[in-house]
Amino acid sequence: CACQGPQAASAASAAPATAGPVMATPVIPRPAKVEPRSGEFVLGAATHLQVPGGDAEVTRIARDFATRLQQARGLQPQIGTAGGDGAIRFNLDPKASFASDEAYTLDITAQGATISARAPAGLFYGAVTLWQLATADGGRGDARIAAQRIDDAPRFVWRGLMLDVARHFRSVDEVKALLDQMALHKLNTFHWHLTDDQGWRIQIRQYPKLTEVGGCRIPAGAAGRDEKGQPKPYCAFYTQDEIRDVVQYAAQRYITVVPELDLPGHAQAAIAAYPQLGVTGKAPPVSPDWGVHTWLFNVDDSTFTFLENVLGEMMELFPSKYIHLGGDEAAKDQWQQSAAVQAKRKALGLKDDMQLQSWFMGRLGKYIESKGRRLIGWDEILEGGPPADATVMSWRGTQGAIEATRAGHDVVLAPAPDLYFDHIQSDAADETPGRLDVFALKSVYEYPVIPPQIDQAQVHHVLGAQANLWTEHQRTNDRVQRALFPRAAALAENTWTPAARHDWNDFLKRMPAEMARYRSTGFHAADSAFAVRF
Ligand code: TNX
Repeated sequence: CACQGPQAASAASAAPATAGPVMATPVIPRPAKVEPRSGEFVLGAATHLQVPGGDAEVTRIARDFATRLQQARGLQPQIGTAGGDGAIRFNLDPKASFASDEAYTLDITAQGATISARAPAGLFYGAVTLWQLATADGGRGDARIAAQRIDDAPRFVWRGLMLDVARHFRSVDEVKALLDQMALHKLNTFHWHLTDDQGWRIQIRQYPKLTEVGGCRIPAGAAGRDEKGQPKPYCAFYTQDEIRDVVQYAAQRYITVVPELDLPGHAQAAIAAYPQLGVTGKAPPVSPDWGVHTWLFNVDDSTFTFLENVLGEMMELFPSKYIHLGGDEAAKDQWQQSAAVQAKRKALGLKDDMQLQSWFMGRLGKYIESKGRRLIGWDEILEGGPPADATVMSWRGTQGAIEATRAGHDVVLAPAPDLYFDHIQSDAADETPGRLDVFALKSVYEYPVIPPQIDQAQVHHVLGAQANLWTEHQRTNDRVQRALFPRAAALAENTWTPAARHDWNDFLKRMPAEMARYRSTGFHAADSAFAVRF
């Protein structure tokens, strides 16, 4: 085969860094700074995990590390406040000088290892790094780790994945497994696309029909019929207890869950449940098929009351600073055809329906700001003038990011097609189905998160990047996992590691250990990622 891949690349090694050249540190994302030392640390059955002071959160981090180590190598380290020689110390020092709460140092000598950070998130990431070093050889029992000092901190604050659970639903356990993998990649933002034309997936206590009616569709074609040819509904949603459980699970892994309520378009499931929210008063079905649909929320006060009530319940569930209000693909036909909507637009002194959408988003933006939150939306929110203080998620390429930063807005890069993981990653025969342009691991690794057109003075507005997984084609969890991984590893290194430390060939050398880790944690990453000519 003319391909390069885990088979072709030399296996990453945890062998001691003695005199000779340093082995690639088998960690993904690559740490910002690694200083080799002589000797090696043996992490074995007798190794203690020391949490000086016994802080509860740090103890939880140590326990999490112990559990992972147990799963990977069968080691069961004891946790306590005392350490001694050969211990792994979890050193939380709020006064220490670190670049951010996510930064850490990991100091490994023959006598033991110390993870230091000013905040628990940093300790957690330091422990993830140590776990990767301890699992690089894929073996069981004692782990031999080269002595070294790692100083690490992220390149961007927003390192994310978006999962669309409206088109195809994923269970709480499946979402948690994804959050686990995200944490092991130091990805910290999970954007949860919860509402769309094809399904409303979050319980709202005041409006039960959103999930009873809006959570069910009869899919078009064979998928919507049982063996007897009878309609076979596709129904699913998360209860509020389940949402709280996921949000807490994520928080324990230092992941923020950013919920999305998509509006004013992608509203067909909501309008199917409550037709009075729409412009026409008619009730559509929850959409049975894909594509851009025309159902829009109305602009009258009762619709805003509904949306604010929904957002109120969502903000109780999601502590995230950002609330995603969508804004994408809102074809304006229904607004144009409604005399009442046009009368309202004129009364507001708005020139066109773009400005009306901007007013619509702005009004809800003010509402969530009154609760101390911030609006983030797809780059269509730039049309008609973006609401002040809105953060823009640039999906139609990078133009949105360029314009938004010029206007002083923060941005997150989530550009189609480059970071749209619903596109396939190879044209191998066993490739997971998806949209048909190939976006391979390497192009994700090399994607320029800071578009060159952004002025140096505005670069601070780039919060980071995320990959989006729309799930029209990803019916099963297996497909979701393979579409996301290993490309998410490339995204993680792109968004965590300083640009000067990006090195594709070095990354490729670290991938065999990463692929082995996916296998050992029961996660399905696509081997087909390597069946391309890089
Ligand atoms: C556009 S990207 C959408 C989604 C679709 C996706 C793929 C974006 C903000 N909106 O609703 O799932 O294309 O078909």
